[in-house]
Amino acid sequence: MNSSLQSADAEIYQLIQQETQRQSEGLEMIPSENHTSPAVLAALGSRLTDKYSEGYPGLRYYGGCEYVDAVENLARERAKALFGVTHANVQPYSGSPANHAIYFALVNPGDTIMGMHLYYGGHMTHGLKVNFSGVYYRSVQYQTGRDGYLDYEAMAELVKQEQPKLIFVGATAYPRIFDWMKLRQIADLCGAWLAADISHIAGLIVAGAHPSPAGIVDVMMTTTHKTLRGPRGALILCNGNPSTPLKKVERTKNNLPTLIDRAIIPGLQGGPHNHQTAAIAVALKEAATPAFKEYGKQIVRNAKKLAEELLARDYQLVTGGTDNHLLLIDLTNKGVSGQDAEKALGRAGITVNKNTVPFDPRSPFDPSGLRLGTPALTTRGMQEAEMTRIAAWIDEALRNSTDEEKLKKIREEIREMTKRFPLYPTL
Ligand code: DSN
Repeated sequence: MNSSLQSADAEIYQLIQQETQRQSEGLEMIPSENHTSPAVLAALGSRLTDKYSEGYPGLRYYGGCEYVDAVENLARERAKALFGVTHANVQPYSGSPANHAIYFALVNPGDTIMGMHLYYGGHMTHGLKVNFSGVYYRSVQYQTGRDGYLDYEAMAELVKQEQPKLIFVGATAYPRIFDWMKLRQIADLCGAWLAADISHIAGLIVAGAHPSPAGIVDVMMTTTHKTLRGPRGALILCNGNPSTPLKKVERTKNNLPTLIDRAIIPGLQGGPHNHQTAAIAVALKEAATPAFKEYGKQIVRNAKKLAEELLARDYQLVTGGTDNHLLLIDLTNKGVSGQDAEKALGRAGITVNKNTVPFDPRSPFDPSGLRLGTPALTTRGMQEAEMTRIAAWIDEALRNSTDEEKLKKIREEIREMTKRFPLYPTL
């Protein structure tokens, strides 16, 4: 840690040290979290944060942009190559603004949009009634069946009935593969735009551990800080041809690059966060390596091993297992609520989050489920053997969720084990 921060602001320095230690001595199992590389952190903490550069490379409203132009161009080229598209916007501040921009680009206020309900594994920005996407648009929500799998047939019926203009697909708590071709056919039932929010699975897609929607959906977006292992930020990816500046464009597939770029600025955002763009570029370079492909595959192997171990201990997993980086446990048969489980595991040094399960009879503030994932643990180099130990610790902690001594003992054991696994091992 930079010693100038230590002398300039000892309080913030201390808090950063404490957070680093917390991450280091515990097990981060929130499936949307990860540990970034020192190179990503270096770019994020650079002088690029000082620079204003509203606009796009070569077309800025400010002088002095020659280097940030080059940074943004590198990020764009790397994103296009990695995801197999012809256009990438690397400026969204994060996932929610990126999704906001997609709505802004493709539909008008009051139009019908569809997305998976948050309580069934979707995201707030996919049409939740209290989110902008459910307030400014007429939102219709689809969901999973009783088995926890996305119910494609019911979704198709809903699409025929409601005729949405835009369908969002993607999830924050869905442990299975998306069938992009089937989703394309469903969107085509009413000529809707199809947007894939691949935020959770982008790293798996890059690694070949989940099918890619590239070339099937109209627009893809992803945050950059989840399985992709970059800084906080987002990308919007599509195909088409950019139009000349200031020319008015219709909402056609060919015009997607222009529609998306104009939705980001001037539609929604101001100056891009150039330090963030540089860190995204670094992460995309890392993600293009064979080591990252192996990382993505190991995330899934670890999640499957964890699922197997928990199933052997009579834990009920939504859909009965996982194909990706996360598991959703329905704790009903264990006599502990999601909230109490999250707290007990937290005291034992395992960070997870409570989550609703499909058809949850409980409140989202204290739901029946727990969501946990393996991306951050896998970054640290943990493999199947560690998953077996972790499943045993989870079980022990949940069976003794009010026994402070037992939880403390688990915490000590975890602290000991993590000494062999630095947050980001440099090979
Ligand atoms: N907050 C993210 C997650 O945890 O999945 C979604 O935006």
